[in-house]
Amino acid sequence: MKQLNMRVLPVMVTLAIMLGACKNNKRATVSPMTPDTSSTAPVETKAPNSNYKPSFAGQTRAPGVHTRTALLVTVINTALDQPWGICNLPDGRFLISEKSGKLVILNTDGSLSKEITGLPSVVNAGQGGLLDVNIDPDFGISRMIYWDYAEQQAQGGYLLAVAKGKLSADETKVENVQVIYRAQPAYSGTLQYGSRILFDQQGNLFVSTGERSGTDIRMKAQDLSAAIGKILHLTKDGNAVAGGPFAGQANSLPEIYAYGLRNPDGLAWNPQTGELWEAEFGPRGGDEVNLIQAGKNYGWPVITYGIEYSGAKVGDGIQQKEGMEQPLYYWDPVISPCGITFYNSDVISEWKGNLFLGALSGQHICRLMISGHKIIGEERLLADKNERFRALTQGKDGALYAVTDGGKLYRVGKK
Ligand SMILES: [Ca+2]
Repeated sequence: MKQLNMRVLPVMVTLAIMLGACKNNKRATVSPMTPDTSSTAPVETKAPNSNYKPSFAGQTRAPGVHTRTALLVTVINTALDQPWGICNLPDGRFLISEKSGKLVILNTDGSLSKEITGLPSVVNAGQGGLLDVNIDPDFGISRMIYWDYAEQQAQGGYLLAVAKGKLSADETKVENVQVIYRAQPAYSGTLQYGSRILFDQQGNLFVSTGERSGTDIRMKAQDLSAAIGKILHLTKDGNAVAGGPFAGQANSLPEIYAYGLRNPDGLAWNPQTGELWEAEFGPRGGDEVNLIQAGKNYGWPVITYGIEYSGAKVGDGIQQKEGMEQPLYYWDPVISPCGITFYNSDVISEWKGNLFLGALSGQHICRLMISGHKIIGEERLLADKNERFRALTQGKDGALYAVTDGGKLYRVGKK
């Protein structure tokens, strides 16, 4: 109970920060609510790891931009244990997964529920554990939740499993748990499982899977008979959604929607266009943002803007190939983009339509301004916090909420 008391103790540390303070005199006459499209130097100042050239102007190191709305940054809670996923509940609370295998609810007063029990055990090792969590679009009626995690296999190795269950009326446990999908093949390593779970408007799931990192397995990102390094399109029962781009094709899993991904931990709908956007960790250099479209090949490990951590080139060291998609944007050196979300509120109007990414090694929240499929501005928020930002969501109050590996939940709202 001692541990419980510590966890329900809300820690409210309010840090009023003028992140929007005008640092550039030439923009001083611009209305505070006017989107800042003025060009400044890119936010990245470090040398890239490679001398690779982008495929088009603006594919990397977009002009730096600054939010001019005065922001209020608040630490809502500091007692999370390696939070991994965060999703909105219909009443304004948040459902949060913790890597060790726990699910908790964060209440509107900042306190945490006690652990929700009933989840299968997870392999909390390396980059595996309990990963993302999301609720059924009809959660208000069904109370169904979905999550994914690293699962030990009896025959050896680990894989990403997707499960569902019903949150009990008293919110103390998940009932009738079913594992609906296992991303084969299993592998002995514990790195790069992905993953995010996102529902489409028909109530089906998009699940991103990582390619499991090893040089002896990552080519399976290009193998349509393997479920790793993919975007999968699944029904709520874990079956392939009918009519997939590889349905009926020999030696292909019908649930594969897109392929050639490395470690996609970011998946979000662009609310203005209905497009599916993804972010993934690249090798040393080469973190990517992609526009995900049915049947497309995103290139890993054949093309990439990064190099091996050893310094060697990846594969043939090429960045473009016929039949393989270019990222909309990439980073070299990496920022390690994890969870992503589009901002779609009028509260901070200059953010509307922008993509926000939690950066792990970059230790900031990345804001990307977008025009169509072009990234036209980049900003680093909360870069003074020294936190690895794991996942983020837009709350119903129009603020951004972000969880960190250090166990904090930040609220970034309008002052
Ligand atoms: Ca790629």
